[in-house]
Amino acid sequence: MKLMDGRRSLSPNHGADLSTYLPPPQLLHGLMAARISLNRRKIVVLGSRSVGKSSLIKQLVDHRFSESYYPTTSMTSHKTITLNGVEYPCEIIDTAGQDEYSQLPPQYAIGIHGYVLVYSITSKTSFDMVRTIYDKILDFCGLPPGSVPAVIVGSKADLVMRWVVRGLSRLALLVYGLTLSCFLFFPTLPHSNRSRKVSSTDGQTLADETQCAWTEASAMVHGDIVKVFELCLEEIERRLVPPRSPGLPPPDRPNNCVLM
Ligand SMILES: Nc1nc2c(ncn2[C@@H]2O[C@H](COP(=O)(O)OP(=O)(O)OP(=O)(O)O)[C@@H](O)[C@H]2O)c(=O)[nH]1
Ligand SMILES: [Mg+2]
Repeated sequence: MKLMDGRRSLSPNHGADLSTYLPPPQLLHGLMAARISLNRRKIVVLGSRSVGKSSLIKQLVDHRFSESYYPTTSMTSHKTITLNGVEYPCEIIDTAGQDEYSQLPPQYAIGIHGYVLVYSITSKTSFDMVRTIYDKILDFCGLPPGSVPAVIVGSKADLVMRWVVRGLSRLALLVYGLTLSCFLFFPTLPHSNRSRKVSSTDGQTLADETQCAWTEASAMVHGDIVKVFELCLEEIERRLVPPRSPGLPPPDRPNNCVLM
């Protein structure tokens, strides 16, 4: 239809014209579903017994922490994590902690995108176990070192902080000559709370050797736990889409190693 000033108005059937350019809603829905399923990530949390695997998943999903300990057999949780503006619907598999991994169960290797390998900063044995598990994954998948998308987590970081804070309180009281009341009001802490058995340097060194990400975290702090899973997603994405230097041709094959 022509207006008085010569401009064209929208024709009455303009909506119908547009629809020829837009994909039908079913297709749009299908495309969105395909995109979401493309972003799906399956993450396994592994580590020794009682290092805090379930606690960190509970904090991520339910924003809760519990002092109680219920050993896990196996459990799957779902949580959508946003990284760099992209939503990743994640399936997170909690596993039974083991003090010996003779063989990695196949379900923890096949179809898995990434790993959260947990040790407690208060247990050297659990730290050594991370290396063992990492080697088992390489073994099972037949991958070269450095190719497993994983984040190594030193859990129970709050225990050390608690000890430091209490230690400082004690010192202050000592300075004021109140040693006696100090011991009365701050009873001796359990042994595990006192001692960091794995230093940050040890954690970082292992991460460098295995080319994994590394962090320390407390399952009491939601932000810490979100960071753990963001790091894991970063490791996964880094290997699915390796960074390209400007001017270089794209790699022949992405370095993604998901056994299906
Ligand atoms: N202070 C403190 N305690 C924690 C933390 N994470 C876990 N715990 C405690 O450690 C104990 C074991 O935690 P879980 O999360 O059940 O450990 P797990 O690794 O899932 O244990 P399994 O299922 O047996 O392998 C519980 O009593 C928790 O409350 C933490 O970050 N800080
Ligand atoms: Mg558990």
